[in-house]
Amino acid sequence: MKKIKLPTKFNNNHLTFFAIAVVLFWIKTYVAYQLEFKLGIDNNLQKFLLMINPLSSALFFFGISLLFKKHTKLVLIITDFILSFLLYANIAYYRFFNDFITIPVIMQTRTNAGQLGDSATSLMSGFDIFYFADTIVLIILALTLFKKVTVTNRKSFKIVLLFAITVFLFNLGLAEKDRPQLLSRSFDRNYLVKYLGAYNFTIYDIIQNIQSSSQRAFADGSDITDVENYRKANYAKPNPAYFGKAKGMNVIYVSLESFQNFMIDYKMPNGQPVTPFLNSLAHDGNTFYFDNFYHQTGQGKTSDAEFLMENSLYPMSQGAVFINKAQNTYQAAPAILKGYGYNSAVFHGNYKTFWNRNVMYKALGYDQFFDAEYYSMTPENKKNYGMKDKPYFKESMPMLESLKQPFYTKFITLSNHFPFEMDPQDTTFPAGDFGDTVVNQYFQSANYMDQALEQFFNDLKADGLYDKSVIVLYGDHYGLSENHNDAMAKVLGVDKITPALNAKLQEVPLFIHVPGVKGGVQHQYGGEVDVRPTLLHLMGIDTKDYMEFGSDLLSKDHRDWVAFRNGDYVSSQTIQVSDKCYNTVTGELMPNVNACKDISGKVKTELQMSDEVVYKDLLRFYKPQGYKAINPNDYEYLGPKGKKVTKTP
Ligand code: GP9
Ligand code: MN
Repeated sequence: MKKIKLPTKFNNNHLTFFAIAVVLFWIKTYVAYQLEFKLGIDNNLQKFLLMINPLSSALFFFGISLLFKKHTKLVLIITDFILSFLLYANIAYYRFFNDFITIPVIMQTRTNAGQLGDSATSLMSGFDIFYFADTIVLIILALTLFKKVTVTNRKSFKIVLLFAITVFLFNLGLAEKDRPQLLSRSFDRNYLVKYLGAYNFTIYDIIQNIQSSSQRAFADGSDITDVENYRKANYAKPNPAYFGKAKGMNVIYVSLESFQNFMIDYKMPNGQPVTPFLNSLAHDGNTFYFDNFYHQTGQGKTSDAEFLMENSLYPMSQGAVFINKAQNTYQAAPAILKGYGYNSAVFHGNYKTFWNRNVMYKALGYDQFFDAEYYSMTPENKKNYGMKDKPYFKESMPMLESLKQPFYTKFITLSNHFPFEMDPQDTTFPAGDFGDTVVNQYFQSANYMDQALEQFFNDLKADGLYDKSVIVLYGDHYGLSENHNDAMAKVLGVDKITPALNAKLQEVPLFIHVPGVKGGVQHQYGGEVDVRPTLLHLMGIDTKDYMEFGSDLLSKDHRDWVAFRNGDYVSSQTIQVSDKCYNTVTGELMPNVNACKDISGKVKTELQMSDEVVYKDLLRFYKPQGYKAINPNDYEYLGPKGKKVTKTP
């Protein structure tokens, strides 16, 4: 047979071999993205990013081979194989779990491999050889056409690396434009893969894990002593008037997305109230309504609020604890209540990887997680991050009713989420007229959420659960950031949003309804960290042995200050914002510069103590009396289809 002869310029150049490898790998990865993963591409920019993101990885990783003068091709082929293997491992894992592999997952192969093992073969198909086709082609080329090629100079490595970095920065820049704080907040693995690619995601994951485990590695059992002493000194004992009043009842938490307290009783210029249902709860006398209650979340937003409410610990000052510290030991409310015969579940109309919930909920001890896969995510039912509140609550009812009682459940609403845009058919409520689209729309989406809540309450009343359940509703965090303060000044009818007023705007409502217990409006100052002891005391569970930082809102010993995650605080007398001290009532600067010093010191200590626990994973050294530890590996959320393997969507 006649040998094919290429022009010498072509096959003498090691960069040609390199370019072929990059292009083949690029195409393959893109095909995998299209066929194997449901990444939820929403716009053209995301389409473009998905297309270019494998390029920077290929250039960078393959570029390393150019450092090896002698074995360039071999190193390149090995690199190609390793990356292909990583991609394929993700594909197989995704087919089963609808999620990407992370370092902790690899560490826990015992559990996961067990589940994957049964069906490993059914997850594969003959077509899958395609994911290694480029490696095979490269081997053939290296042995034939490019047999004689070697690297002639080192300059090519530098050029390729420079090119790889440029492409990566371009990619990252566009990704940040579409999704600000992508890396620092890192909401969702799906998002990271969509924006930065499967390979870069793995690198990101490795860095995160190294950071996290090094803090943990240097801690030991003695580190908990100071925290324990602090905790004992700050314990607020239960109020006998309320202790145990909700004993044995079901618990239903509802997270009210982005819902701020100023909306309660707020009337539009035409006199129309925005949230008539929540207003009625605030005034019905049978519900506790806390009107000086604050969110304490950081970058983890909704997930930080969940963390605060169920652990009575503070979230992290940067990043989301749900993502960075999901491997820690926790003694969360669902796990505590398990010891009292409770069964727990979360209902949320978004996919389970968002905020790493599917991993974190195991650490919190949630038995079940009804995520987007359980709901009809049709175009009419969906907006923004997921299910609209009305169909979400409707479809949740049969699932809730199917739970064994007593249950501890959490509902996370979504419709009232930034940018608060509604589909026209979902609202007749007039938008605001405050010169800011986001603010104007906020009234419409809040009104929609209010209607959805009323519908939910009616359904709970109709099926009898209302009389057997403690219902806790809370705003998770602010909805309108400081960027909207010009319009907010108009909304509130003031000249300007002062720093003190801005701090007051971090108020979110908290409602607790306990069947048979008189409630009423409560003015004590409190935050999300305080809810767990309040609830557990109502349920007749004394929290003195639990490592928590909140103080029971109904206790006579309840303190009157609330720490913000950034170290600022509010109290009934003073407010501290960025080292300045204001009078809570007048909003004016305090004449005495030291007026905030005392509480400020307490806030600092408390945040430090909580950070010790979270950053060093100290609860692994602590056992509350009578508490039976849970093992996150005992939990798995496999979706409505259970173990049945779903192949390519
Ligand atoms: C998404 C929902 C909203 O699942 O929790 O997240 P947020 O942006 O408010 O944290
Ligand atoms: Mn939220």
